[in-house]
Amino acid sequence: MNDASAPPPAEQGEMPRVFFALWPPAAVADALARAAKAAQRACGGRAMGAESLHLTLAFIGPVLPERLADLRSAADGVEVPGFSLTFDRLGFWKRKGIVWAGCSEPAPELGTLADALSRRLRAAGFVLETRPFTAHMTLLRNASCRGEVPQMDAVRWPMGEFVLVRSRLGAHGARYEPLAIWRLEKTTAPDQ
Ligand code: 2AM
Repeated sequence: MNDASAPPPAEQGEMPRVFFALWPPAAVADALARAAKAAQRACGGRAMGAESLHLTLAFIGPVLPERLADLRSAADGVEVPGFSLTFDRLGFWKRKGIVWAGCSEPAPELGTLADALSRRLRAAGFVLETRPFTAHMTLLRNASCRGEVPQMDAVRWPMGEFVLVRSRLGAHGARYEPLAIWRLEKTTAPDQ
């Protein structure tokens, strides 16, 4: 998270903490929130509410307010067609205590979108995570699954846009505020 240039905590308070994400429409978010509640019965932890569920494309972290325009310019040049994802499996990252939803067959456009965005952000001087992009939607935090991770009913999500989001950390977790939205290119695929 831009560690090399991390400012002292007092300054960080004035720097919005931002990331790019795919944000699900209400019906998709509701279905995933139900999957979160079902997983919580087996794994405990804190279930993300429907309004908080998202898939992070590129995490930026705290930025100087004057750099927000550069983030927008970087995203302006991303041209990727719309696509659909089917979330059909749950995973558990023990060290992080996260139960997440993923796709057993992710559409290739997801990687294309994340790569295109990251490339343009790096070219604009932003420091991003160097680990490969791992598409996941966090459903539970502070979870502890013993034995098999429960499974979920498949949820299909037609993707038409991505967003720049501000995260505000509070006593009860993060609150997310959309700052800007970009439409993906329309396609003629029958399922769009
Ligand atoms: P997580 O759900 O796996 O914790 C807002 O915090 C979003 O950015 C979350 O989706 C979170 O992923 C992700 N995020 C937080 N810190 C991050 C980091 N250092 N690198 C990559 N993604 C991060």
